[in-house]
Amino acid sequence: MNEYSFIERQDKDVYETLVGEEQREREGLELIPSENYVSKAVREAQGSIFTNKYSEGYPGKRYYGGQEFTDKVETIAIERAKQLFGAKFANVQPPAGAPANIAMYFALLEPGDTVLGMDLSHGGHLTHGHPVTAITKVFRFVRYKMKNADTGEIDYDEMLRVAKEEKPKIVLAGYSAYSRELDYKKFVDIGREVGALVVMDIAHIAGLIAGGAVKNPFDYGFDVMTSTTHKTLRGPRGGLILTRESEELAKKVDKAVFPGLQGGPLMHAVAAKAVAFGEAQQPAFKAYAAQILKNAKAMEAVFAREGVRMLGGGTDNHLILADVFSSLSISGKEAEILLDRVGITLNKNVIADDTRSPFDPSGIRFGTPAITTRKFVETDCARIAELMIEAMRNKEDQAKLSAIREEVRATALRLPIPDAFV
Ligand code: DSN
Repeated sequence: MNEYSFIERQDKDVYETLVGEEQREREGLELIPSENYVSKAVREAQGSIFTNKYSEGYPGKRYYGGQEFTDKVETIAIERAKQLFGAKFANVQPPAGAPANIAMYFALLEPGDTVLGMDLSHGGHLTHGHPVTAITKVFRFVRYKMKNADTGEIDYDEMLRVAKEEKPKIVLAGYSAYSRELDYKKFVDIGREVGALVVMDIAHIAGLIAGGAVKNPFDYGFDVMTSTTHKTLRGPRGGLILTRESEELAKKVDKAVFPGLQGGPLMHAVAAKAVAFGEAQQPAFKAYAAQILKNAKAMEAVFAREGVRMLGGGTDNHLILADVFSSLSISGKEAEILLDRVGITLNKNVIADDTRSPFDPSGIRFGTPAITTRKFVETDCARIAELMIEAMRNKEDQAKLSAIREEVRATALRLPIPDAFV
């Protein structure tokens, strides 16, 4: 039966958008490093009957009756999240990464307190203190940067100097466009030296941590981690806050999420998180996480061979940030539009100290979580990298671009999006 048969009968307008998106995902390649394809099981839970239920509060402490099954499903999600990340406490209710970060700030800070986070143009995230966000009206944000954009090394000496001067209450690690592994011990040492809590936003690499492909910041003493659940972790769109050890901090987190910032949690999303966390506990997920890294390395090798500048000099994780403007004479925006036309979706991105505007920056950001879900291996990824560069080098050559589009479509059809991973 057609998956959308009820919508098809009831609402042709919406039905057509679903069919269109399904075809776009099936025939194109998703290289946006913050996106992925979830299993049908996760989608069933996300579209489930739990959407009918109000469940303000937490398991065993709700404000409404009828919570027998919501309590069970939220407890399953919490226990699985704790096991996956080695946390004593987990809050699975935030609906996305930004609300998880906002809740974390309200839990751990007083208005006016300072956070030391990574500069946006050096790979950080809007919610780590960009002036356009509302949280900067409540908290103060100061920044650290890379020492050298071509190695990706963070300037830890400068970070310590700023920390001593600004006395942050939180030293914040985490990024959305940074491709190297951080020195977690240095973060913790700096935080302890100035009496700050040490927090990481692991949204991008949560699946890599859960799958054991990269280090777990909790092993170095980080106090709290925030995350999304829909990137490398391959779950539904959602947020997550993990507390390593301190019950006092975990209670503050719970209070900040509810009643601090939200009412009824999205219990259908919580159920879908539980399913995704169950998938991430399977041995196959370890292999998936390891393959994401191998595939990124295969793309890195092609970009290096072709002389395209990569920020950080390459990658230790799932993503690559390439300076296409200086290397291939094409802007990030132009590259995004061009590659979309050949069926490769990625995003334009600022590079460190970009001289161009964020709306048409010098870089593109791409990664391997979604194509690895499609079972791409190193040779497939190397070929995609070659096609990307060929398209950018031949942006006016319509015949060449059509041939690339056909090869992309054929590759996508040869490696379809799986329905299940366990
Ligand atoms: N939008 C996410 C990303 O693409 O990295 C971060 O919020």
